Amino acid sequence: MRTLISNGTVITPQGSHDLDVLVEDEKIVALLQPAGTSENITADTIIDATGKYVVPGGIDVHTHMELPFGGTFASDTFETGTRAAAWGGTTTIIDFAVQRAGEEVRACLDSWFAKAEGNCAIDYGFHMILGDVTEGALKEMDTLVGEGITSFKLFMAYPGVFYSDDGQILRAMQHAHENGGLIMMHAENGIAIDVIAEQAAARGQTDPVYHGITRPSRLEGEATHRAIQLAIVAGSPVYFVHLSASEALEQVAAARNEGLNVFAETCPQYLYLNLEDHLGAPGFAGAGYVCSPPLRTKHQHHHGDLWRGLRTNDLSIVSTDHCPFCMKEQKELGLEDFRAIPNGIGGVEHRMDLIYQGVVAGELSLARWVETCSATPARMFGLWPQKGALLPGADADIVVYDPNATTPISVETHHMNMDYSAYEGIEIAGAVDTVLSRGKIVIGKDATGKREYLGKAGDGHYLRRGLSQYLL
Ligand code: DUC
Ligand code: ZN
Ligand code: ZN
Repeated sequence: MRTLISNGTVITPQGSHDLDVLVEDEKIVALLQPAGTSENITADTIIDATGKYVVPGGIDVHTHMELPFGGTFASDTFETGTRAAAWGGTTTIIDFAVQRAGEEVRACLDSWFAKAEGNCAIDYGFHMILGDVTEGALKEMDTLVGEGITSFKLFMAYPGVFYSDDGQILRAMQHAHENGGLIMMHAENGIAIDVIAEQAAARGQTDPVYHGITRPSRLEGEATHRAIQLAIVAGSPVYFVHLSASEALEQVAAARNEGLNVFAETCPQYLYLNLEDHLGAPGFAGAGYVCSPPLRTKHQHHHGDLWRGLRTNDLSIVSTDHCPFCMKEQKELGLEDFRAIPNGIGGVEHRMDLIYQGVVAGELSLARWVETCSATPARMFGLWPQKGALLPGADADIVVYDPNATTPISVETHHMNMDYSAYEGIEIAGAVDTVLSRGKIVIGKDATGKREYLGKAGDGHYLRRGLSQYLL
């Protein structure tokens, strides 16, 4: 089965080139000069990409399908969430399996495999959240690295739920130093935050906006600094998830300037949404924007600093931290007290579009768009060059992106299992046109030219990952 994507502009971190892409079964087999060579090629399917970009399928390295949190579950299953991802041009996710206090790592991981298997529309891998860093968990971590689970998230926030103290963090980092794994850090000083949140609630400050006010950006900066010092002492790399604040970025940039293996991702919500307009929306609407770290104030320079970080590579990756909850019955658990609002925003469908909008706005180059959303995620998490590459031999995960179409974002049109959209009303100056996942067209066009989903649950395969390629 051969598919030829013809007359498009191929975008890679190396730049833009007019090339045709030839796919055979699940793999890319050749990149061809458009005039001449490909005229002699026979293909079962020809996708005309004239006037369009051809980019490697998106890789979202931070999702939480079906996450149990705050007395409920993230509202996207592996089936609904990965289908929505495909609609948005993401062809791989790395989700977080979760171990909590008192639980066995292996049993927890097995239950995540069971949730995902046979249900995913696109390929998927796992990181492991270590919510209880015991001797047993550390031994299991060494084993998992050999089994393709090569990255481990620790929390400096959520005391009593996921929290690790500095000793536990240091031990995990020492193991990572030995076994080659990558420690992913949720850097917020959760002990201090819980004090401030309790004091606010006692004063009757219970609206959603207090979720943000009680989690100051300085406490993300402090935790980021502390984690970097612990990583230096342990001799391990560290990767900061969902970096939201200028203070944290400053710490990462300083460490990188010293040549340390310190990396970070940010997410679209921290580039586009803010504390006053979104988290502080009238009534209970702000609950839809409760996530941790919180949206930051528009009166400082967080947004501009984060876009700059993406340009300079102090921020290497854009993920979503996709963790959707419906307003009804889920976010509503916190109607009386912001501390009971389940934390999370859904966005797995919109990442490629929202970061492309940064290209349109002059914040990023096309090359940086694919680098931060696809190529670097693959390299960072041991999937390159199978994923994230438009090269012969790579999986044919390919997005044809139309810069002349538009994408309105709305709860009326999105495919995520959410009863609101955090990005309601934003119109993207571009659109995902066609999506191939391992050579199969999963988003195509019907006879009228309307986009349609052509995949099915179970198309997605589990990905056993290697070590991060930035550490070798
Ligand atoms: N942050 C969220 O917003 N949700 C889930 C976990 C996290 O760290
Ligand atoms: Zn987190
Ligand atoms: Zn997360």
